Formats: sequence, structure tokens, C-alpha cells
Amino acid sequence: MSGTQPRSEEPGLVVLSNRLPVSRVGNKWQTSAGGLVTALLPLVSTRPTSWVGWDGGSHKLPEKLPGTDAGLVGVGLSRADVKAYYDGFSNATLWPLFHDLVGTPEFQRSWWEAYQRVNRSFAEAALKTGEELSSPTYWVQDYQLMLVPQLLRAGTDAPVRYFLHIPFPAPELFARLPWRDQLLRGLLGADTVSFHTEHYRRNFVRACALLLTDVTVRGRDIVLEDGRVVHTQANPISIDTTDFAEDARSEEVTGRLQRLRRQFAGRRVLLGVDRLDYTKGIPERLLAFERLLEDREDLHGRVCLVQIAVPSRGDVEEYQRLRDLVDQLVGRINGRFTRPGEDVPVHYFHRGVAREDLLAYYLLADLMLVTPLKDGMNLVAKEFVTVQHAALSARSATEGAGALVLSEFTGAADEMPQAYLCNPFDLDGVSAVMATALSAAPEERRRRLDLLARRVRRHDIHAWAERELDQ
Ligand code: ADQ
Repeated sequence: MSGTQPRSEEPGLVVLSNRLPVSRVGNKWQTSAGGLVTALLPLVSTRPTSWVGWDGGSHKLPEKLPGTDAGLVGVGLSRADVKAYYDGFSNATLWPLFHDLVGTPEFQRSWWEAYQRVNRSFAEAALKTGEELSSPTYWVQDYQLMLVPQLLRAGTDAPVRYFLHIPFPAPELFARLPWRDQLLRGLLGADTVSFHTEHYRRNFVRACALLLTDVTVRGRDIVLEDGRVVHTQANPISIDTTDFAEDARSEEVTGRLQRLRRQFAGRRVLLGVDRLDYTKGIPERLLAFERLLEDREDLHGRVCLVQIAVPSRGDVEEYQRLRDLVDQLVGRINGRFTRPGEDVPVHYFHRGVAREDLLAYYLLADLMLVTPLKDGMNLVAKEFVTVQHAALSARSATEGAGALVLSEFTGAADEMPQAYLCNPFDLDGVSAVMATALSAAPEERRRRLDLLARRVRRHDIHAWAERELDQ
């Protein structure tokens, strides 16, 4: 382990997340792009900060988060622990259970034992680094570390905050977990437990009331037997809107957009951007697009779907099956609907793309399809409206704007009622929403986009972080 800063009198911050936000590119370490890092950068310059996370198997971590003063504290995990704690309990038990069983959770005692062991290692590392800071706050992130708040509480009186990045399921589903009480008690070690939406927050409070006999619910607070009060709140995560808007107007992005416009000339573009995860509803989206082509011969050769899917969790079996299914569906649709000498209807990239390309695709798209079967929030929806809105003033009024087709089962849907909302399980419904959004008048699409982008800007990533850490 390495890396705390010398003690200063400013109140400190200890962030805990499964992975440290650094990656090695060639022989240099880089800060990984991501909401949490972006949110923290302004704080890091005012508060001594330490970030605790899995070192990803690298033993030569830099002492500091590149370009900042934040210390990095790596937690080493054995290969067996990665399999059982990360691939197993986190991604094959909790992930499907918390996403309304759109995948089937597996319950294995050995995974649970690894989860407890690894959570203990994180808590120990955090307490140790916290001792070197003056009045630290501990800020625990996400479902891989649900036992950590209680473990910290046993070792310190300092404030502990917790944020869950995925949904909290209905108590009736959560109750299936053999270790449900332990997880609830783990979270109740925090002073504040935060969720993306009011709905998830209520699910958590209801689960506590239903499953724990020694707690009392008082409004948004949960009062424990010893009188300690745990506050709960809904605080939707967001993006750095200023950053996205500026980049959207950059020369680099404009150049790439022009190239894409030439390549896709004469066709309207429907876009999907996701991690390749079964919660994101990619097969269902492809089927809805196939339905659209079946029903609307007039659209043949005039619309196409660009699906960009970043490889994810390739070691978990369910993800390998999903990859095969998507390959097969793309092949089938292209086989059915490609016309001689013409371009294919589905352009599928099984890889991540550079940020400049991502932004150029957001700008190119007529429809952004964000249609997960279940998603805690979904930042792609917020990125798309922000980037499209930044370009709006440069477009003529008749050009309209890109439209967002958004699943009702995302946290984002709560904040984005002006999107074209859909039920991703209803293929006819999604196909009809695609057709409606495609034919909407330019001024209607601009009106909706304007309202959506303004709302995202009002509650950006900085507002989120401030609320999370507000004492
Ligand atoms: P994720 O499930 O990873 O996050 P999401 O919120 O959509 O989902 O964030 C994905 C990020 O990766 C976005 O910033 C997007 O731009 C980027 N990305 C996706 N596909 C990409 C591609 N092909 N190439 C390049 N970049 C790509 C979890 C929860 C979400 C919650 C977030 C934050 O599952 O519900 O919104 O955490 O709390």
C-alpha cells in the first residue's frame, strides 16, 4: 500500500470504490475518465484525499492520482478472491438480483465468504489511511462494498457516507438473498445512505422495516436500537455538463462529425451506446429495430442502427452468451434487410470508442436509443442531451435535433419526462416509439431537447457531489 498525504488541518476525505480510477497506458499511468473522478477533482484541491480501491493486480501503482494531490491506496486481491468476490458475489449474485432478476442470481456460500473477507480488507485499508488525515469523512461507493460502512463504524466515529450506483430492488426480491440481513446491517453503518431515485430509497427503507425487527422508520431516517440515526436520501448522479458541452463544440469533434455525416449520408441514424451487459436490453433493442423494418418498407435503406457495445465482464458466463446472441441477431437482421450494393442496416462495434468519436456519434444520431431492461441511472442519456443541446444553436431551425428514446426502467426516466419513454419489453411498443420520434416535427424535438438538457445542467455532477458530502 502507498500514498496518503502529510497530515493537514483541512478535513480529509477517504473515497472507497471497487477499482482505483487509474489505468496504465504504455508505461504511463492515466486517470480513468468517469463521473466519480470528475466529481472529485474540484474537491481534491481543497481537501486532503485518499482513494482506496482494488489495484487491479498491479503492484507498482503511482502514489498519487495523476495530476492531483489525492493519495492512492491499493488493495491487493488474490486471483481466487477476484473470481469469488468480484465475478461471483458482486456480478453473478448482487448484480442480477438488484436489477429485478433480468439475469438469474446465483447464491454460493464461498462467494459470500470471499465478499466478507474482501470488504474487511477495504475497511482496514481505509481506516489506516484515515488515521493520517484530520477529521476524515469516509465515502463508500457501490454494491461491491455494502458491508464496509458497518466495518468502518466499528473502528471510527468519523462520518461515513454510502452511495449505491445500481437500483435497490423491491423488498420482495431482495428478501431472496440468504445474507439479506447482513447486507442491510452493513449499509446501516453509514450516517447517510444515498440512492439515485426516491423509488430505490423507499425500497431500501421498506426492506429494513420488513426484515429487521430492531429498527424504526421515522420519515427518511432509520433509527437503530442504540438510538443512532441513519439518514436516507435520493440524489441522482449526473455528468460534467460544462465539459461535455465544450468538447462537443471542439474542432476535433466537429471534424469527426463531418466525416460520419458523409459516411451516413441519406440515412437517418439510430444509436445505441452501452456496456455489453444483459441489463442494457441490447437484444430487445435489435428485435424492436427488426420489427420497425418489417412494418415499414418505406424506411428500408433510409434508416440504420449504429450499436456501440463496450466489452464487459467477459469472464462471466451470462455475458458470453449475450455476446453470442447479439452477434447472431445482428447477422440475422443484416442478412434479411441488406439490399444488393447497399450498406447494412445494423453497424455493430464490439469495442469502446474514443471520447471524440463518442461525441461525434451523439451529434450524428437522429434517435438515441437508451432502452435498458433495468438501469440504476444511465449516464448515456444525460451525455446525449447535453452534447446535442450544445450544438443546437449552430443548427438551422428546420434541422431539428436528436431525440431521446428512453426506457421507463432507468433511473434517468424520473428526471427526463420529455424523452420518448418506452417499455423495452414491449417490442411493438418500442418500434412504434421509434417511428413516432423519427417523424416528430423539428420544433417538437428541439423543445423536448431543450427542457431535458436544462434539467441535466441544473443538477450536474458537481451538484451531486456537493449533496453527497454536505455535512
Ligand atoms: P454503467 O452501467 O457502466 O454504470 P452508464 O451510466 O450508462 O452505465 O455509464 C456508462 C459510461 O460509459 C458512460 O459515461 C458512457 O459514455 C461510457 N460508455 C458506454 N459505452 C461506451 C462505448 N462503447 N465507448 C466509450 N464509452 C462508452 C453504473 C450503473 C448506471 C449508473 C452509473 C453511474 O449501472 O446505472 O448511471 O453506474 O452511477
